[in-house]
Amino acid sequence: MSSKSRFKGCLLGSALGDAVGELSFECRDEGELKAKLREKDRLRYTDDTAMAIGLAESLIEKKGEIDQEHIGETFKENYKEEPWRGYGQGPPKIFKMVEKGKRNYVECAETLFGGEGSKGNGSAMRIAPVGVFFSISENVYEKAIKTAEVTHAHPLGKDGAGVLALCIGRASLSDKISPEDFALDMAERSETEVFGKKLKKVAELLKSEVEREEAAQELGSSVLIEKSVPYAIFSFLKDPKSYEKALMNAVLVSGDSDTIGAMTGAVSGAYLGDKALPEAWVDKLENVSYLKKLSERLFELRKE
Ligand code: R7I
Ligand code: MG
Ligand code: MG
Repeated sequence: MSSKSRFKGCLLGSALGDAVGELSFECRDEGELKAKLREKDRLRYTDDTAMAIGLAESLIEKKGEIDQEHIGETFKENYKEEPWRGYGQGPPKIFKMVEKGKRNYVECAETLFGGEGSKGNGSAMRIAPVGVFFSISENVYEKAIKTAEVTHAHPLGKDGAGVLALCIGRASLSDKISPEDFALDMAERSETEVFGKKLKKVAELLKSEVEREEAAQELGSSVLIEKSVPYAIFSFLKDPKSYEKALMNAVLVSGDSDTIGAMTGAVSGAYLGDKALPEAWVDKLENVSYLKKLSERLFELRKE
């Protein structure tokens, strides 16, 4: 499959995962969700995709460089245009602090949550463009950390973004993966004990073939990063050959469904390419032509 298709699959897959996840809050089961998906004319994404768009825009404007201040400013401008996308409390606080004072984004991010920095899942929910763009570079993990630092200074906030970017990068370069090995490899590559343990647990759960509800209970499915990234990875690895099944794993358990949908959708879309996304859903996705344009620009930029 072409890299171009994987770039598109990743960005659209993440946005669609976000939108489907958001819709799933209103539904009790798969039947209801699919009926809603048929009924709706438009599928709306949330802050997860708005921030992924910001990252893609900044990467494109800066010709593939990670410029933390520029990323922060792009996030801020996009937030001002659409503050209603459902942002977490952290990023808008940082935008205000930067506007009021003389400190930069990274310094402001370090002051959140009693000086520990945020370990919300926001640094990972938006990582799709970084994961595919840097997939062939050796330092996709480090690049992701730099983007995380703009809003998420906590060690887990950074590790979660790094691990998910690695998953996206790896998936976008693979034709066949072995789910348990994939999870164990990610456990090795993570830099915190928390993620190391969680990712080993993902491998165990895959081996014992548990249902998604049990896996979500064990791994967590909340707004905290260490309780969402591992379950998103599990959701992909349980059904690596089907975007739709992976996404259903992600969004049909209770928890932070838009975000776990965005994360799972990014990895699955990067692995399977854009043709694997249900066409009827993609057609209803808001801003889909802009998302396609961004993925094409990123793809062209990487070839330069
Ligand atoms: O991470 P962030 O951008 O939020 C993303 C979430 C996704 O679900 C989006 O879809 C959107 O709904 O919000 O925003 P933050 O405010 O940095 O983190 C999210 C939440 O995680 C915070 O509001 C806190 O409730 C929690 N949190 C923490 N709780 C305790 N200690 C984040 N960091 C901490 C912490 O250090
Ligand atoms: Mg959201
Ligand atoms: Mg969310």
